[in-house]
Amino acid sequence: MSAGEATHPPAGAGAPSPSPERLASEQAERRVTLALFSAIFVLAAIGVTISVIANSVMHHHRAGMMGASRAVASAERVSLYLAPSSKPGPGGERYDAFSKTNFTVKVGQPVQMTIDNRDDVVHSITSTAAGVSIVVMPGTHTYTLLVRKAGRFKWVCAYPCDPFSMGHLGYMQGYITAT
Ligand SMILES: [Cu+2]
Repeated sequence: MSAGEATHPPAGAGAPSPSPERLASEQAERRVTLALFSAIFVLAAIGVTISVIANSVMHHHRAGMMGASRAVASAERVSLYLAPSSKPGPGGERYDAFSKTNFTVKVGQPVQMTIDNRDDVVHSITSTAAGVSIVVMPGTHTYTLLVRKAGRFKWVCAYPCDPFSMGHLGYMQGYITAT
């Protein structure tokens, strides 16, 4: 605007009727004004477009993250522990055992298994037929139990430990049923 005004003659200095110079300067001012409004309009349109795109990107991003967290939340979970001399045998003596030895899973659907191994040695949940080999380290860790075919599969602890427990269901043996 100031560029247009700069070409204006000082107020009161012009002749009573508009001179050709003054008309030309007013035309120039209108052109500048029009150009400025056009520029503002284009910038505003770009701004709206960017904000619409940003909004839709954010929405997709949020929806994706929510979808992912829903998937994690809906995953099956099981918690158990393994402790030495924790389960009585037929003679009243206590033997090493998992607190849970029978598991039911859906074929192809992973189960998050959190096992607190209170022993100071490694044990395992091993079933060659089921394709399962979970090495249970001392401490609390989360493992994935995944069976890819239907069936009832016996598992054993593959690491030499309590001899009674290694040979008995409910101690260091159990079943995984996949449906
Ligand atoms: Cu064992």
